Amino acid sequence: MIDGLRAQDHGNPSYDGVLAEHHAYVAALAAAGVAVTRLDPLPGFPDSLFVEDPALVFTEGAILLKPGAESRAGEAQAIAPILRQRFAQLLEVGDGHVDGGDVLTLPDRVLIGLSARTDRAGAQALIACLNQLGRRGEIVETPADVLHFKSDCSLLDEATVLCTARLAASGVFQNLRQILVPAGEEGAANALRVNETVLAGAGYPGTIARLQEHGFAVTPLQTAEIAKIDAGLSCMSLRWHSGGA
Ligand code: CIR
Repeated sequence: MIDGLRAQDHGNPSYDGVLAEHHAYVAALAAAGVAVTRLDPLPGFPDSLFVEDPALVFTEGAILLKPGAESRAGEAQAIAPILRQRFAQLLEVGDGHVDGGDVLTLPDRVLIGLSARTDRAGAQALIACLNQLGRRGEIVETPADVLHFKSDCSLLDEATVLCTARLAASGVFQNLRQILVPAGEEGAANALRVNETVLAGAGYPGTIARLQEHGFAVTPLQTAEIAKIDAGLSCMSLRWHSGGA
């Protein structure tokens, strides 16, 4: 992980620091009622703790994606056997590139942000897979110089998104209630609603206050070390309802 990709070098993250942040993240998911499976590390893939990027999961099936960074391309095949054990259907994006970080699942459609990691061919191939699962996909734009579409937004409930002002300005969320992160707290937009709580970066007090004002319970988590390799809170897990109990 210390060799993970980053847009700007602010120094390597501390291994122990990331480990502590990851442990707290897993503990927060468990406390929120999630049954967590922790996967083994993949030597040779320093960004592979960001399991959200090589796959997209739903109760009804999973889709193997095609990570847009060359050093991450092999992560999809590495996670495939794990998904095959857990999902009745495993579809695969054939063309182009698409990272899970660019994919936001809304109740009625799935938004796919074009970015440096996700191209139109990949987005269209993903839409074909989504259609097979009975879902609708829509291609949208990620703001310039933003790693992933979801770096700038998260779904808080069926009708509410947390997002940056620059993403809101694109009009993509005009049919939803939008809560904006304060200027200077853009990194807080990648939060994670899990059951009754919202996991949010502890370093963003303005965003936490705003979420609480809107009635959301917040679990603050440290993200300073993983942020050095451009990560937030959604990217370290794949989450789905088992469809059973
Ligand atoms: C990368 O550049 O791919 C990683 N260092 C960070 C990936 C973060 N993933 C995400 O936001 N979905």
